[in-house]
Amino acid sequence: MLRCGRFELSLNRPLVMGVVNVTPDSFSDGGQHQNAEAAIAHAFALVDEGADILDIGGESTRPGAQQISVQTEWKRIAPVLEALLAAGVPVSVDTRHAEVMRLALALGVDMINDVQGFRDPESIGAVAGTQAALCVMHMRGEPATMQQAPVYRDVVAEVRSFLAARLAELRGRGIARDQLLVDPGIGFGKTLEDNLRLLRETRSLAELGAPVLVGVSRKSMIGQLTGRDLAGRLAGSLAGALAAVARGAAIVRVHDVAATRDALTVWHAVAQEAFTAVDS
Ligand code: HH2
Repeated sequence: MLRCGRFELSLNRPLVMGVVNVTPDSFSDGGQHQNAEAAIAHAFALVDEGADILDIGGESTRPGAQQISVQTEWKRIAPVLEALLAAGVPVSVDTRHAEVMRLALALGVDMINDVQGFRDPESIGAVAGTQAALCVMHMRGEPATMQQAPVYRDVVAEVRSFLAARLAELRGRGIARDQLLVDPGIGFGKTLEDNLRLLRETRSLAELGAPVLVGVSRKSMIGQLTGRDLAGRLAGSLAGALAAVARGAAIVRVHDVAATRDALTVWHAVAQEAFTAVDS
């Protein structure tokens, strides 16, 4: 079970988190949902397609992306969040800024997804004492520079020990075990080989005792493997999601919700007994 704000999510089947970017420059769907109305319509469509969680982002974290002000980020997402609180599924906010976390939690969102893994001490202050689920993601460096020749001695061990340390700190600040999720941060300061190793070893991250969330949807690793541009990455993204879930991922973060839902439904029907995502 994952405590997620107003909701308690059962993890006895893989869950789908639908991505809603309210940004002009996201790598995969930037510009499509710039205005709040379009983003809200898109999010409701994702719920109809079977999204279990909606993840709303106002700042692009793609490789090379530039930072924006907290005011700009909040202005982009606030009207969208307000409307989506009525969507009937948990609302997650993809942000690395403590002030945005505070404002979003005050509004009533159910989850904070921080690509920096709550490394900013202020961000822990913003989320402590709430019922929100917290996704702790690993990222090497900053989005602006993270793809500049990342080098790890042992990527799985390093990501795992980073996540373990973050979990320990958050637990130490009174955050309950059943509020926490971990994410290897596919594509965030990692080479193709790093990403593949992390996916292969998803189960070793699940052993940390928190459900694992994985995002491979439309990412450049899918392009590197298939030679496809963004528009042609659906099949590769589905295979990536299934491979992650088969290795213990509990939640997949995707753009193509209906297709992912179908793929997971069929996979789960076959693999039911083998599905061992952490549930408590
Ligand atoms: N990937 C992206 C953004 N946020 N959060 C988590 N927990 N895991 C991920 O893998 C992840 C994430 C990047 O994808 P996208 O949202 O499509 O692009 P952008 O960052 O440009 O908004």
